[in-house]
Amino acid sequence: MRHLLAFLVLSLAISPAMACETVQLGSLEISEAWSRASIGMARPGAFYVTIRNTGATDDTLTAITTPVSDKPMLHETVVKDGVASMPHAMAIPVPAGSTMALEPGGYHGMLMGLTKVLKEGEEFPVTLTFREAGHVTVPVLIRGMGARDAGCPDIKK
Ligand SMILES: [Cu+2]
Repeated sequence: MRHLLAFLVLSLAISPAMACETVQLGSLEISEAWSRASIGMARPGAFYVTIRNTGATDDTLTAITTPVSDKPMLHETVVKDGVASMPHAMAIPVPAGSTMALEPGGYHGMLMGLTKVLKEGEEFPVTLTFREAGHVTVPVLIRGMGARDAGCPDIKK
C-alpha cells in the first residue's frame, strides 16, 4: 500500500518539461497543455491546449475527460454588447492545415466539479477525443493563478 501511494504521488509530479512536449496523434500535434492553480475545489478549473492539424482532413475536438473533474466541458467565450458569456461548445473545429488554440478569452476546457485542488507545478492528465483521429492523453501543467499561457521555454509566441 505504501508503495502504491508513493507511485501515485510520483505520477502526479512529472517534470514540467513533459507538459511542454508535443504529443502526436495521427496528423495532429498537441502541445502547450496547461491549467491554472485553484484556490479550493468549489470553482471550476480551466484547460488550455494548442492543436495543430498538419493533415489534409478536417478534424473536430468533441470531448475532454480527466480524473481531476467530474464534469469536464468544452466552452466558447462569446462577447456580445460588451458582456462575456461562455456557451457550451459541442465541438471545436480543427480544420486541415490550421492551428486551433484553446486559450484564455477563446475556446477552453472547463473542469467542473474538481476532484482535487490544482497545485502550481503539478500535472494531471487530460484525454482529448477527436472525431477523426480518435483519442489521446496528454500531461497538463498547472501554472500559477495569473498565468496567461503555458510558459513553455522553447515555444515562441
Ligand atoms: Cu468556461
